[in-house]
Amino acid sequence: MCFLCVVVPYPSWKTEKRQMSSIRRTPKTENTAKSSCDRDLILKILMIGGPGCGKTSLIRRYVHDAFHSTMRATVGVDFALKQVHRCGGSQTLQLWDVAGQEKGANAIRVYFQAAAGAMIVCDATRLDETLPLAILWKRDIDSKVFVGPKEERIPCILLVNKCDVEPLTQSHKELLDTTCHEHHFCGWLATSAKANTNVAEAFEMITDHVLAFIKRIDDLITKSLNRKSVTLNELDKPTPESRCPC
Ligand SMILES: Nc1nc2c(ncn2[C@@H]2O[C@H](COP(=O)(O)OP(=O)(O)OP(=O)(O)O)[C@@H](O)[C@H]2O)c(=O)[nH]1
Ligand SMILES: [Mg+2]
Repeated sequence: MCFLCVVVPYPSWKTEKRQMSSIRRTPKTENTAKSSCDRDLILKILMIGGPGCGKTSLIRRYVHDAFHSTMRATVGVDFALKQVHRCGGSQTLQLWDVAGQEKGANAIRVYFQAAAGAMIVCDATRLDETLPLAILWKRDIDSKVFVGPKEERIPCILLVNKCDVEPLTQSHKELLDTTCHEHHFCGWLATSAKANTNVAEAFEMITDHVLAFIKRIDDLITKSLNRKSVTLNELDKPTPESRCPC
């Protein structure tokens, strides 16, 4: 049963924190016995990172299999949808392409609201400048989006785009491993929207992490609700004193 879909009013969730309410079932999946893998889900995925790193280009490559060498900077946020089939089920990725310039804007909270996962992009040709920006985006998301009774961070992966121009050195790879470990990214991938390198793999990677995450949160909430119902059942049992004397 997907409790994430019904927005359980957990008392421990602080009011300013966000719940993952956009992980919605489509109507034909009312069968609550299904696991998070084998039902239809709409997953809101954020594409964020510094300006000009190739966020829009990665989405275009994935959704339309196209690449343009001249692109206008995104203003605010753009949207794209992509149907995928992972883990024996079908999912609709709702991709939120947030302009790099939006970092620190007031609307950021609205963009982050109900996100299930994020892809944070930096630029292999400007790693010194764009990796610190990716870390700032990660910190921002971790401070604003929490899910489940234990207020867990949503899964985020780090993409190092434009690897067709600048292949990564061994020391870059070590730096990326350390960054993922220290800042709780699920992992990193070198991508190229231009050469179509690791683009589908990146979207599959975030989808798989999100599906595993939903399952973990579902299990946690189910366990927690089961515990509560056991307690209630026990309260319902008549104690010897409360039995009718006649
Ligand atoms: N060589 C190369 N160029 C790329 C790649 N991806 C994007 N670009 C180019 O980089 C520039 C910026 O790409 P965008 O996709 O607009 O970058 P963005 O991250 O969406 O930028 P903002 O919307 O400003 O945040 C464009 O000129 C793209 O053609 C890539 O993989 N390789
Ligand atoms: Mg863009």
